[in-house]
Amino acid sequence: MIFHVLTIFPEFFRGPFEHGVVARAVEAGAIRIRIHNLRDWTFDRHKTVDDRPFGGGEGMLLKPEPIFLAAESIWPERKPGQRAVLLSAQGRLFDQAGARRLALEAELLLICGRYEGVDERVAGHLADEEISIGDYVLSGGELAAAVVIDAVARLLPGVLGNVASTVQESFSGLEDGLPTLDCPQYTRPADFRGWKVPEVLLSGHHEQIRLWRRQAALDKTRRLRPDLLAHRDRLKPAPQEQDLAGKEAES
Ligand code: 4FV
Repeated sequence: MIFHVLTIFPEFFRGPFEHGVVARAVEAGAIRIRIHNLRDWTFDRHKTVDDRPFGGGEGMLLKPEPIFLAAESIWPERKPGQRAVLLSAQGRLFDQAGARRLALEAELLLICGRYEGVDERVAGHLADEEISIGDYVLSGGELAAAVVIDAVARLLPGVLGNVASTVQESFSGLEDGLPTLDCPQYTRPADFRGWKVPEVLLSGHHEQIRLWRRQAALDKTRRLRPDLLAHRDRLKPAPQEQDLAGKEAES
């Protein structure tokens, strides 16, 4: 996968990709990260990338021309598997399913907003989709682009040592595909300041461990992210009906 990033702060990306999984993926050639400076597609003395919003209002917006020219220079003619993503606070909320979907592409162009935002014609006529990493306002799309690159890269073949670890993790879904938080995890010492690791995890009894982890994942999800379970709970027949169903089954 090739990640193209379009930004007015190319140096911003010096740090995040020089460590850990993403850095190793780049070294291994499993991914390429190409940072493009938006100002390279401006032709006035001040390399202007922004302008005032029509209709008045605070702040400045990124102009459409440099962004369109940059995209058309990076991808002279669009090919399948090339997906342009605008990172913005108005975007669809990014999640693990979104990361899995983007991981199927060959190339991503991540367009980073700055100032008050980006001329709407970018979202309307250039970007294939608009993504937000969360319901809060950032000073720029660069951090969001870095989040998307990290979340997508680690799903790609040859990036994580053992793909298995992406199978059993938060939002990877229990057997019934239900996205839950990952179960609580523990490592040595088994007794830390009197706080003991749950006995079952020391039992070596794999089936009991699997059941404990499933229940613990559900409990933690219900406590911290009931929204993730809302869908399932809506599907489940109401308790009294269940009992009924149960009774019928028993009888
Ligand atoms: C954002 C987000 C975000 C909005 C104005 C940058 C800022 C400025 N991007 N997820 N939340 N972007 O707040 O992706 O252009």
